[in-house]
Amino acid sequence: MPLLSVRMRASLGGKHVSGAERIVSRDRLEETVSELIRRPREFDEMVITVETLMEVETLDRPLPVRSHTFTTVAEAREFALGTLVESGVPERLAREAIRLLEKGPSPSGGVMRGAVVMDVETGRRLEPDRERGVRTVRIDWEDREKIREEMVKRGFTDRTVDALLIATKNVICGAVAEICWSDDPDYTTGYVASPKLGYVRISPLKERGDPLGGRVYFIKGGDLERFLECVERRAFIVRGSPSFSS
Ligand code: PML
Repeated sequence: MPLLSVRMRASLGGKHVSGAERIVSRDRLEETVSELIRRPREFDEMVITVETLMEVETLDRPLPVRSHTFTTVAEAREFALGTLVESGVPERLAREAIRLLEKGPSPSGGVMRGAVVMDVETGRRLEPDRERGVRTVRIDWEDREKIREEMVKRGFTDRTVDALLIATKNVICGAVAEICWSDDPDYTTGYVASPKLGYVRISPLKERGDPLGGRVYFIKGGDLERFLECVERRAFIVRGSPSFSS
């Protein structure tokens, strides 16, 4: 039976407030749509997209997960910087990425819905549309409920469950590294991910109450077309659970 990509995005007053994607078989369409439409607390517009996926690739495991907690944002950001550098990002560009997330990466200084894509050699921004950014979609867990239960039991959140998928897909698609923290003012944990170090969860990457955040993907400039085609078009299902260490 072909799999479906089911996506929901909701906005309020023209501002994006919620988005989620599931990859499911046809017989789970109704329950999936019912789950997704209950997610946004408030909205004035919601779009549900259902699309048949012609080809879905399977991954045995997501990136391994490590967690690091610090007492101050400054210490956590210094650690994130070191993690990016260890992953192969020049220090100047790692600092630039942190600065971008701190001030809001959109041209108007606010948050972007998608990610900044930065050339890891030159620091040039490569995303075709700077307001929209690049969005990593079409990846889900084969058994989301089981993985979610395992991760929540270990103290992780729904955001980790989704962010780990995005980071895993970016690495599969050729990213050298990624840094992310949320634009949710109440969510201060973020991460650096790379093929070398896995998913490195870092807390707190910003102060509570700060509404800015986003994602920066580092790639080799020559890989842009292939990277975009992969993160936006190829579909993946992840079978197994992550490994955890601290
Ligand atoms: C984590 O808890 O592992 C970090 C998740 C970051 C989520 C970013 C977002 O969804 O905005």
